[in-house]
Amino acid sequence: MAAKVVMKLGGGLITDKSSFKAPKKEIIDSICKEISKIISNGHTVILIHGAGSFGHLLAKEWSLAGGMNPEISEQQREAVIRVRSDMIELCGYVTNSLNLHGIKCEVFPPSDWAVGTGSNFNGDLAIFENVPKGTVPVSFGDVVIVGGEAEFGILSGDDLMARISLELSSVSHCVFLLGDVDGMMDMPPNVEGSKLIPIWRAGESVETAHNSEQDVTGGIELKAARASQISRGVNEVWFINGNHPERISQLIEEGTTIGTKILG
Ligand code: IP8
Repeated sequence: MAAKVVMKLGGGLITDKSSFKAPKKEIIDSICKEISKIISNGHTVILIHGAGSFGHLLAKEWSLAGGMNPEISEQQREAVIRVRSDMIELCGYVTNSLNLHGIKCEVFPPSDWAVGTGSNFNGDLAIFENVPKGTVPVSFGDVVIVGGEAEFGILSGDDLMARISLELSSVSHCVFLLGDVDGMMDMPPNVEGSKLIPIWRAGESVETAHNSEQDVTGGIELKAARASQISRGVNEVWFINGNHPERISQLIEEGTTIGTKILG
């Protein structure tokens, strides 16, 4: 059966989070190659990516997640413009690689169509459905307009994942590709003896110690919260190591792989 896969490339997977605007081009390439394989096998892919060092560093420096601060509003507004353009640049690395692998895509920057932050943001999600067959719609975490005095805020790619996975018709798989681990771990991944949790249920504790210091959105906790929300409407919700993109095909074709399956 043809799968409809909503996939997020984590910012820590496709960029070096500690170093300003450092894309990991080889990883991006290997994932795009895998996506082209998935598409040529007749499946549909909707692609979201995180910000990594193209978004979080400046967003943190200028406290963009908290909205407009009258004392530094001029610098913040400049930072908003820069982060938006940096995100388009990062997205360009992804779409160029998709194109090189023969995949057409259409980019929908949230600053063009979404208002508000968190999973209750407003925006017409039909744009992700109304692309020609074989074309991959692409979007990403971004700085968006918010109502009231805050003026702007950060919409995480994890929130896009939740709304897109639950509101588009018949999504079969929702896959979060992580940068440094095989899935959810029982202890920080750098601690000896830490083990992969193959099935994680909402309410179980989340190992948070490997949250990046640079993250202005919620790191693994936000991902876990969104993933369990999604698993109420989508059967196959997974955290998979993006350094092994072949695991995505294995999941689609064989029904399981190395990773964490999230249950609601
Ligand atoms: O990396 C954050 O998106 P995320 C977006 O998906 C920005 O949480 C601009 C920091």
